Formats: sequence, C-alpha cells, structure tokens
Amino acid sequence: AGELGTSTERSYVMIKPDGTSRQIVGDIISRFERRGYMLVAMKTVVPSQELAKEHYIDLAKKPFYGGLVKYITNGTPVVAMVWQGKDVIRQGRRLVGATNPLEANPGSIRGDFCVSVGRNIIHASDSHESATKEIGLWFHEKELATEYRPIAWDMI
Ligand code: RTP
Repeated sequence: AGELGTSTERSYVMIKPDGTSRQIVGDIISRFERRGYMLVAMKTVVPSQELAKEHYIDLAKKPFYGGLVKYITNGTPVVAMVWQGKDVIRQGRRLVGATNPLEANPGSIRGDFCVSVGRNIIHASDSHESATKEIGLWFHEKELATEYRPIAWDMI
C-alpha cells in the first residue's frame, strides 16, 4: 500500500451499504479530497459472501461476524476506494471516527452521520498491513492509478 509515511501511502476505504443507501457518497469523497488526498481507484461492488468473509476474516470469531457479513452482502453496492497521500491510513481513521459512532467526534464521518456500530457507514484500513491486504483483495493492480497529479486546469 505504497510506502508508509510518504506521499505514496495508500489506504483502502469503503462506503458500506448503509452509506450508499443514504446517498452520502459525495459528501464522504469530498472530505478526503479537501483534506488533500488523491483518489487512485474507485468502483461500486455488490460484495459476494466470499469477499465479505475474507475482508472481515480477522473478526471471524466475534459474535457479530455473521450479522456483519449479512449487512455487507445485503445486495446494496458498496463503494470501494483507494486513497493516497501522506499519513492517509492514520488520518483516514480520524476522518472516519471511532468504530462505535456514539464515541465518534462530531465532525468525523461517523460522528456526523450515524449512531449504531452495526450501521457505521464506512470502513478505513487500520494499518499498513491491512491496507496492503485489503487493496489486493478488492482491486486488481491494473485498476490502480500509478500517476496522479492535479492538473493546472486554468493554464490552458
Ligand atoms: P472497520 O474495519 O469497518 O473500519 O471498523 P473498525 O476497524 O473501526 O472496527 P472493527 O472492530 O474492525 O469492526 C469492523 C466492523 O464490524 C462492525 N462491528 N459490529 N458490536 C458490534 O455489533 C460490532 N462491532 C463491530 C462494525 O461495522 C465495524 O466497523
């Protein structure tokens, strides 16, 4: 997932089915863009059972795992994204807010939009290791932009 601590660092961010249903995709993307991060890949996906289970494999023993997989595979698309930029993994988690939205600060995505841990809108990688795993799970290498620079659109 790029090189940690540099402008090539990458994070996997996913708007979950409740986020797409509630039509707040644009708002969420804006928050990452205006902070200064670059969208290097994005697509809608209706996750299969297999994909959802693999994504949350580390939580397989948790009592909420079944419900979590059911929620992610309810048939509504998720928006799978890769964001790039300096400290994007850690800052992405700050933009998202605490896992339990009742602990999330107002101004964070969860703190602004939700109240239930089981419907908390968005996922963001929590480490360089999970970012690498998750980007590989949701995207083919060729789907990732390798060069991305803002263009000087007022110069032409
Ligand atoms: P995420 O991976 O989605 O960014 O969430 P996270 O790291 O903040 O939280 P994690 O502990 O990895 O949990 C993953 C997702 O599982 C759901 N969850 N439900 N008690 C519950 O019902 C419960 N706890 C966690 C949430 O959707 C959480 O984001």
